[in-house]
Amino acid sequence: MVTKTKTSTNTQSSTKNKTQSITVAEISQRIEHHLKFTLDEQINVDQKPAYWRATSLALNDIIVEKLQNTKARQQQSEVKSVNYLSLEYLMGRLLSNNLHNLGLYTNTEKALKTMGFELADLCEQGADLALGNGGLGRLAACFLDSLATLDYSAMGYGVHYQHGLFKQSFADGQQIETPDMWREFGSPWEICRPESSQTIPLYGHIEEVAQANGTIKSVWHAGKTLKGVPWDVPIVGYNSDTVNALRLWECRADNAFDWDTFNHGDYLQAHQQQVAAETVSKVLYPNDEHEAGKELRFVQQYFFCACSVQDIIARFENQYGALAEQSHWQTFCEKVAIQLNDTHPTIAILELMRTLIDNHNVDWDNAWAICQKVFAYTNHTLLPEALEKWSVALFQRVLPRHLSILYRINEAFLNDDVNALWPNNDDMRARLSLIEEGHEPKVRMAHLCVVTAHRVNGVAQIHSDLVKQDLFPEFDQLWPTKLTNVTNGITPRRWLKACNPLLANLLDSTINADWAKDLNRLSELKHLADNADFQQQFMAIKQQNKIALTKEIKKLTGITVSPDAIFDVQIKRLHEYKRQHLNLLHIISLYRQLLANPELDMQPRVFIFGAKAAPGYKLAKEIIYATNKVAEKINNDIRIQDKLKVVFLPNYRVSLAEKIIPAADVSEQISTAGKEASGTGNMKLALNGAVTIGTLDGANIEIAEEVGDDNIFIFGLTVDEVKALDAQDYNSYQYYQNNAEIRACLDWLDTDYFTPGNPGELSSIKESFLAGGDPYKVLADFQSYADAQLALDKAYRNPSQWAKMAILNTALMGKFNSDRSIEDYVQNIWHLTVSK
Ligand code: GL9
Repeated sequence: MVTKTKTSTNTQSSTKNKTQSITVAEISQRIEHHLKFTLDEQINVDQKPAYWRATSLALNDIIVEKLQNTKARQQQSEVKSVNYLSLEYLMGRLLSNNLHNLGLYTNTEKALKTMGFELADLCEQGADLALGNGGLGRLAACFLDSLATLDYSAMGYGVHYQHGLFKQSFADGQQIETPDMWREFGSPWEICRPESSQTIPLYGHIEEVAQANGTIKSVWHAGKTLKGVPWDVPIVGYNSDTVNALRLWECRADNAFDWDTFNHGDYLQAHQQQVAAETVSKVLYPNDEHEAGKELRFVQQYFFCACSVQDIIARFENQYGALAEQSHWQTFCEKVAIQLNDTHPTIAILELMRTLIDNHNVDWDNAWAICQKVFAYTNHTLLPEALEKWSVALFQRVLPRHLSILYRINEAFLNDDVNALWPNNDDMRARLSLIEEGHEPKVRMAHLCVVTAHRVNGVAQIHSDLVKQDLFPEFDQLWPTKLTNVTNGITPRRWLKACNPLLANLLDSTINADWAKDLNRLSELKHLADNADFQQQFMAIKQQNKIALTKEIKKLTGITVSPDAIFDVQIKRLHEYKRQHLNLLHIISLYRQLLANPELDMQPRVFIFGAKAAPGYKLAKEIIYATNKVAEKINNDIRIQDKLKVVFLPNYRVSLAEKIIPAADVSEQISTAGKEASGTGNMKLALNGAVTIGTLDGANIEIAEEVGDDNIFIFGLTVDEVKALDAQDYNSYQYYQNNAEIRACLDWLDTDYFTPGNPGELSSIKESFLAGGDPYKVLADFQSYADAQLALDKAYRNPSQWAKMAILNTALMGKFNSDRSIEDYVQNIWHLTVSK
C-alpha cells in the first residue's frame, strides 16, 4: 500500500536544543553577514530598518534549515498531515515571536546590544502581516503556532494578498481607509516556490464525450487559465522540533504578456492580462461577517481552493505515488485531512471531486467517500448575513464543471439521505437542498460543507449548541454525531510570553514549569491570589504596563491619561452585535452623572477603544464617529476633573493589541447573547489579568465557569431571554419611555452638544435603537450593564480584592490555550500522530 519503506524516526537528532545553543557571537556574525552581503549596508550604520531586516534574515536562515529538517522527518515518518484552508491569517509581526519560539530572544538581544540596538525597538519595525479581518484570521494564526509547537505535520494554505486589511486613521473623528503595503519592499519571512506553481482553469464550457465503454465523460474546456505562485512563510513551533509552512498563493496571468498586441504597437494593452490576473490576489476583502457577493471574491475563493487542492495532491503523489493507482485512494484518506475555516474555502470540496473524477479516473462513489473522509468544516458565526450563498448563474459562468458536480451531490443527498428520513417531503427538500430556489437561485455553501464533512464544529459550547438547535437542526437529525464543539483558544506564546515580558518573568520565577507550553500550570497561582506580597508584585507589573500604554496613547492621539485610572478596554471589529454603542451609551450616562455631581464617588476611568469598521458598513462608521465626538467633548471638559477619559486608538491590529492587552484592567465582552460565536480577545485579556464585564455569550460562559462568579461581572439577557423577547415582539420604545437615563442620553445625541453647530449628526444611533427596532437589544441590557459597571467600580476600589480577581483570571485561563483546541481537533476530527 505504502510505496516507500519506513525508517526509524529516532535517527533524526532533536534540533530544538541546537538552536537554543547558538551563541551571541554566532548571531552577531549572521546579522553582519546579511547587512554586508544582502543589504549592502555599512556595518554600524545607525539605521533601525536595516538592522531589523538583517536580524530577520539571519533568523530566517536558521528557521529554513529547521523547516527542511522538519519536512524530511515528516516524510520519513509518513504521519498524517492536516491542511488548514483559510482565506484569512492575521499573523501580526514575526520577529519577536520567532525569537521566543526558538529560544533565541536573549542571545539576540545581547548580540544587538553590542551593535548599539535594543531588540525590543527593532521588534517594532516590521509591518504586521494583516492578511485577515479579525478573530477568524487570528484564530488561524494561533492554530498554526500550536500545530508546530505540538509537532504535528500541518500546512496552512492562504492567499498572498498584495494588500492586507486597510490602515485606519481618523479625520475629524471619521474613519479613513488607506491601503496596507505590508510587502512594499518585500518581506524577509517569505520564500517564493516557483517550482510548486499551479495552473488554474476557469470559465468555458463542458463537452459530454461518449466513452468506448458506453459511459459519458464530462470534459471541461476552460475559457481561461490563471497561474498560482506559492510563497511560504515558515511557522516556528515553540520549544519544539517543528517548523511548518504557511503557503500563500499569489495570482498571475498564465501567459503574462500578449506578444501579438505588443508587436502591433499597443504596449499598455499588452499588459492587460497580467493586470486582470493580479487583481485576484490583490486585496483582502475587508468585510466582517458579511457576504461580499462579488464575482472577484468568488474567483478569489476558487483560485485559492484550486491551488491548494492541486498542491495537496501533488505533495501526496510526490510522497506516495500517483493517486490514479486505485490502492492509493485509501492511503490518501489516511494521510490527508483538510479543515475548512468557515465556508470561504468550500469550493475545495468540488475541486477535489472534480480532480479525482476528471483527472484521476476515480469513480463517483469513491471520490465522494474520499471527500467525506478528508473534509471537516468549522462554523464561526450564526449571523444570517454571513452565511455565504453564491448565485447559480455566476457558478455556471465561472465554474460550469463544478456546478454540474454540485447538482449531482445534491440529487444524491435529497433522494437518498433526505428522502430516507422524510419521505416525499417537499418542504424538507426545499429547506435542505444545496440550492436555494427563488428569483435568483443560489448555492448554499454551508449546506455543501455540512453534507460533505465528517465533522462540523462550532467554536464555543454555546455556539455549537445553537448550531445544532437553530442553524442545522435537520442535519443534526440526519447525522447525530456529525455536529460537535471545539472551543477556541489562543497561543500563550504571543499573548503572554512575548507581549507581556514583565508578567512572563514573574510567572517564570513563580511556576516551576514551562507554563507557555502547559498553560494549566498557571493554576498554581491560585494559592498566591490572597498573598499580599504576590498581589503587590502582580499589580506593580500591571501598573508598569499601564504607564507604557499611557505613553503610547499620548503618542498616537495626544491624549493624556493617568495610569491610576481603571483601564477599561473594548478591542474588536466594530459591529452592532458587539455593541460598542452600549459601552458608549454608558459612557454618556457616566458623563451626565458627573456633570450633575462633579464629586461623584467613582474611580477615574479611561475607556479605550480599538476597532475597524468595514468600509461599507454605515452605522459602524457612525458609531466610530460618535465615539470620537463624545471623547473629544469629555476629554476637554475640565468640570469632570479627569474622572473620565475616552480614547479611540486608530488602526487597531495585532501589534497594537499586544500593547493594549497587558495594560488592561477591564475587558468589555458585551455582545448580545447568542451572537458572538466565541470571541478570543476575551481570553487574551483575562490571561493578562483583566477582569471581564460581559454577557453570557460565546466563550464568556466558559471563562465564567473557569474563574467562578466572583471573578467576573456578568450582566444582561441570556440566550433564552433574548429568544423570548423576540418571540413576544421586542419593543425598544418601552425602555426609552420607562428609563429616564436612557431617554436623557439618547435625546442628548439629537442635540449639537457633541457636534457643535451640527445637530443631528449622531442621531442615527438613536434611530437604530428606536425606529430601527434595536435589533441587538442594547436598550434591554442597558440597566443591567450600568449596574454591573457600578459593582465593578466598587470592586476596583478594594485593591486587594481586585488584585485577587486579576490574579485568578490569569491563573485560570489554562483551558483557553490553543494547544488544547488543537488537541481537541486532533482527537475528534483529524486523528493525527506527532512527528518528532
Ligand atoms: C468569528 C466570530 O465572530 C468570533 O466570535 C470567533 O471567536 C472567531 C473565531 O472563531 O470567528 N467569526 C467571524 O466571521 N469573525 C469572527 O471573529 N469575523 C472576523 O474574523 C472578522
